[in-house]
Order: sequence, then structure tokens, then C-alpha cells
Amino acid sequence: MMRSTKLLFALPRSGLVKEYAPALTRLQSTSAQPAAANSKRKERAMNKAVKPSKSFVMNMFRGATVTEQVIPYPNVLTEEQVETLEMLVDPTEKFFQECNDAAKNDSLEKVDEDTLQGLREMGAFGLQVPADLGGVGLNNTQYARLVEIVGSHDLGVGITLGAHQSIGFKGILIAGNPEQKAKYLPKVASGEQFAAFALTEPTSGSDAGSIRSRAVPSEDGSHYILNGSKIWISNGGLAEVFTVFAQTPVTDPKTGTTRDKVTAFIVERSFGGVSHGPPEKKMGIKASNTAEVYFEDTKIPAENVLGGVGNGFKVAMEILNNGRFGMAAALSGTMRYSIKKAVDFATARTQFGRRIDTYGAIQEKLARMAMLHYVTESMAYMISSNMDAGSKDYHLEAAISKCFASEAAWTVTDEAIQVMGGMGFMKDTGLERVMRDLRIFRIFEGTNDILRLFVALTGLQFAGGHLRELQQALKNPAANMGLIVDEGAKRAKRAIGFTDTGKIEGVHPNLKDSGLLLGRAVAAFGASAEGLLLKHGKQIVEQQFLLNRLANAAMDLYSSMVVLSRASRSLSTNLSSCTHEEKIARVWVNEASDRIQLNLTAMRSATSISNFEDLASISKDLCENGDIVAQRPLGI
Ligand code: MYA
Repeated sequence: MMRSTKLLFALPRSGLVKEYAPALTRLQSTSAQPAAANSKRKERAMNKAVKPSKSFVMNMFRGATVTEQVIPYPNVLTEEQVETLEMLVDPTEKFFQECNDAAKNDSLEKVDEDTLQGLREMGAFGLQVPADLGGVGLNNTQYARLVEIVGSHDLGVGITLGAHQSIGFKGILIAGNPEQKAKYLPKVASGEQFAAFALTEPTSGSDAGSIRSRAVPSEDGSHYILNGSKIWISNGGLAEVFTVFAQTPVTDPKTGTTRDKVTAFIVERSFGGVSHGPPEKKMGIKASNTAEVYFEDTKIPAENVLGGVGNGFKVAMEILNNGRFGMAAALSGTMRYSIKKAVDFATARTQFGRRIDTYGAIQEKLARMAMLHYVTESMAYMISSNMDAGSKDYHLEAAISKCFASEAAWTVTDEAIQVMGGMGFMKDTGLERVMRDLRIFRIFEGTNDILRLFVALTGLQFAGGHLRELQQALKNPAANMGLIVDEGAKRAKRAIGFTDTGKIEGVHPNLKDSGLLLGRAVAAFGASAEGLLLKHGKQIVEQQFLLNRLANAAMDLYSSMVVLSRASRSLSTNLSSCTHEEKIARVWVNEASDRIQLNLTAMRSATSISNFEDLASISKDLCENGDIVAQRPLGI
């Protein structure tokens, strides 16, 4: 405390006020420049009061390492839950090896009925539905382990099952009332009826709040009439039960004004007026059904409103947040499959008189593939465990895991094909289908681009809330000395070039240096986030070149924390693979730390900023021209 106080006075309080007050005001004032309505909404959101969060990622944005959810690496399963899982893992693995043919499903563009029936018998349609409602009653961590098996064998089947339970009826599970659960969950858990999640529309993809489907209440309030159309709905041609999002008129009791807000509904095909288009022809996950779904004067009983009238956007976000870790789990299974193929090939193939796994070029590929897999798997189970432990603060982590996993699985499978050379390119090797299947994962369930913006803006909103707290505190320093001292000390240390010690408690001594690197990187990240807020104020919402880099740095920080934590646990428990994991963690954190520095520097370097301006202008030239602008070198 003595030291902090001294440092606070190194930057006199008047200096703190002088330096930060105008910028803090910029954070609160309304924007001078015109902005789209959506941006205006986001700018307003930057003013929201700050709620405390246990999320490691959220707190990184204010330069703090809050490790409650990340260290020690969580292990939530009871002995009984492990036993249940043990009873399920082998039969599931065996089923996919012996009864499912991914190549056949892909070429037939559907999952054959025998496979579906086998999955029903295994309970695969209701893995997380409580046992008393006909499901298997697994928690998120147990579910992740089974989903990993599905992902390692057949992503088309994975999406059929995932669109059904990870998003299709997940809303009923997490936001349904007891009557809704009792009525619908048994039928969907048994697989007797398929479920689907109907959000996306022709004019509403990433901008989920802009849907146009509309449900109008009847005069007596007993039902709604729904009209609208949805596109690219997984299981859309198969489902009997839909979670549908539509605009409904909502009257504000305070002002008496009525405006449209999104409401979620449980819609049965049997309600009438529900139809669908033909199965879409897709690049991958061909075995899963994707179709347009139309609602024409569909009569929905009022009791089928899910999560309250006008709360549909939040319901949609909660469903998506809740399911995203599943993608990381499934894709860590996919990576395992691709890596095994590459390793089998590399250890059997001889060229220039040596096995190719003895060459550095191949070694680097295999090692990087293993690292990407390790990070993804560590994230999946860290998040599932946090969720099982009751955390509500996992949204940013889940979004990061989805982005990371979908990019890592793409890279890993691409590199597996590269290791295998011409053999990797052959259809029979089984990687070509996986590559096609994987492409959609960077697009659906929130594109990686939109999720990066979501991570960066939500984190900045949180950091901005803390800055405003500081501003309020500075108005009454006597009453807020503690906060002012802590925050002032942090900034004063930075001002005199003093680097935080960066120590993260709980990291194994063997990985001490990596822990220090990460701690320092978090402090630098917090300073950069604050710098962005002070420089741009609420206009930061328009700075996507910067937000992207901030999100990339956030992903590197979280991935580093996760692997350090897992490897530390393995070292502490002397797991047989602990030295292998230690090497992975060390290399990952070293390299991530370099990337973080690059990204943070790019956000403030004059050259990068000028590059961003040029890039925006190059893109504008293209779009204005409607084609490539540069003349052909031959002139013809
Ligand atoms: S389904 C379709 C997927 N579609 C999307 O994911 C849509 C992406 N868009 C969005 O998420 C939102 O529109 C974004 C915000 C993020 C762009 N959690 O003004 P706002 C709150 C909690 O920023 P917008 C598919 O692909 C926010 O704080 N809250 O909103 C099938 C604010 O609150 P308040 C959130 O700019 C895939 C309010 O909302 C979140 O309009 C099939 C407004 O915020 C959030 N995330 O948009 C996959 N976002 O008002 C199958 C915003 O209080 C599964 N908010 O300030 C496969 C599984 C794996 C396999 C399994 C095998 C078994």
C-alpha cells in the first residue's frame, strides 16, 4: 500500500484528473459524427453501469488477472459422473466405428435411418435433458466428451444432433417453464421429433436483431399469428418443433408507447402454416439437412412464448452462448482424427532415405497441429467446467472458443493434408470430406468476424464502466481513496515505464517464466484497451480494424491462460504426459506473447493506422469499380 500511495503521487492527483478527465468525458458524451442506428445503440451500451464479472477474459480488458475460473484447471466431475461417462464413451466410439459410415452419409446427403435409430437408442438426441424428462441427464462436461467422439467421426451427424439439442430445443431447456419442458422435452429427447432453431432470415444474418418475421397477438391474447420466412435452418426440413424468433408489438407500461421487440416461440409443425424448401446443396456437412422454413398465418398458443414477450433477443443470445463450447469440443475430436492420419502417414512414409517425420519441416507442422489441438481441447473443457460450476460469466470465453476451434480445426486438417501430400488430396483418405465439412464452422453460430467484434466491444464496455467509476471517484476523492490509489498507481507505474511483475498465482514453477510473460501481456492489453477508449471514446464501435486486433490479442491471452493452467495441473499431478504438455504450453505462450505485442503495437503505430486507412480505401476502390481496379500487366 505504501508503495502504491507513493506511486500515486508520482503522478499528482491533479495530473490524473487533467490527463484522464477530458478523455473520460469523451466516453460519456454523445458522438459528434453521424452513425447508423445500430452503432448508436452500441455507443449507448458503452455507457452501461459496470457489473462485476468473474470472467478472466472480461477482466483482462481492465488489465486485471482474475483467475477464479481458470486456475486451478477445473475438474467438476464427481466419481459417479465419471462412471456414467465411462459407460457411454466406449459404446459411442464403437457405434461410430461400426455402424456409421460418414462417407456414405456425405454422398447420400442424409444420415441413414439405421444410424438415426441407433443414435435414438443410445439416447444421443437428449444428452442434456434431465433423466425424468426422458434424457440422459449429462452435464456440459460429460456432453463435451461425447460430442468430441461425434466430431472425430462425422460432422454431418454432429450438426444433425447439434442443431437439434445444442440450439434447436436448448431454449426450452434453459428458458422454458415447467409446463413447456414437460410437454416438449420427452419427445425431442427420444429423437421421436427433431428440433430446429429458426433465427436467420434473408435480410438478417449477423444482425440478428433485424429479423422481420412477425407474430401478432390475437385480441383476446390467447394466441399469436406468425408470418415470415427463415433461411439456412439446420434440420429445417426434418423438424417438428422449432424455436422461432419473431418481432412482436410490445407496449411500454411506463410510456404507453408500442414498438416491435423480438420474442421467442415454441412452434410445432402441426400448428399449421409451416412448410419448408428442398434440402440446400452445400459444400460440406451434406448429411445434415438445411432448408428454408416458411410460416404462413401459423397460430401459436400464447403459452408457447419462450422466456417472456419481448425477451427473444436475449433468449437467442443465451442459447447461442450456451452451445458454443460444444463446437470447441466437437472440433477437438475432429483435430484428433486429422492429426492421427498425419502422424500415421509421417511415421510410415520414407523419402530421400528417411522417414519423413524426421525432417524439421514435417516436425514443425505436427507440433503446431498438436498445440492447436491442445489449446482447443483445454478451452472446451475449461468452459464446460465453468458452466457446470454455475458460472454465468462465460460468454466471451465461449465466443473465443468457437472462433479458435473453427480456425484451428481448419488449419490442422489443411496441414494434415499437406503432410500427406497427394495422398491427403485423395477422397478415400477421408480428409477431403472433413475439410469441406469444416468450412462452415467459421461462418455459422455467429461468424468469427462478428464474434471477434462481440468480444472486443463487450470487453471494452466493461473496461469503460470501470473507467467511469474512476471518474466518479475522482469527484469525491476523500470517500474513494482506495479505488483512486489502486487505479492511480496502475497508471502511474505505466507512466514511468514500470512493468508489472505479472505474477499469476497457481502457475507451476516449471512454467514460471511463461506465467510472467502472460501477466505482463495482460497488463499491456489492459493499457491498450484503456488507450483505445480514451482516444476514441464511444466512436470505438466504428474502429473495426482496431477491434479485430484487440480481439486477436484477447484470444491469444485467453488461450495462453488456459494452456498454462492445464499444463500446470498436469505437472502438479505428475500426469504421464506432463512434460509433453509443459513444452506445448511454453512454446504456445512464448509465441502468443509475440503475437499479442504485434497486435497491440499495430493499434497505435502510425504506420499501421495509415495502412488501415489505405486498406479501407483499396476496398472502397474495388467496390466502387465493382471489380479489380489494377490494369492487367499485359494491357489486354
Ligand atoms: S444459428 C444462427 C446464428 N446467428 C448468430 O449467431 C447471430 C450473430 N449475431 C449476434 O450474435 C448478435 O446479433 C450480435 C449483437 C453479437 C452481433 N450474450 O446492441 P447489441 C446483449 C449476451 O450489441 P446487436 C446457426 O448459425 C447486449 O449486451 N448478451 O446487439 C446454426 C445488449 O444488452 P443490453 C448479448 O448489435 C448453427 C443487447 O444484447 C450477446 O444487435 C448450427 C443488444 O446488444 C451475447 N452473445 O447484435 C450449429 N450479444 O441491451 C449447430 C448481445 O442489456 C451446433 N447481447 O445492453 C453445433 C454444435 C457442435 C456439434 C455438436 C455435436 C453433438
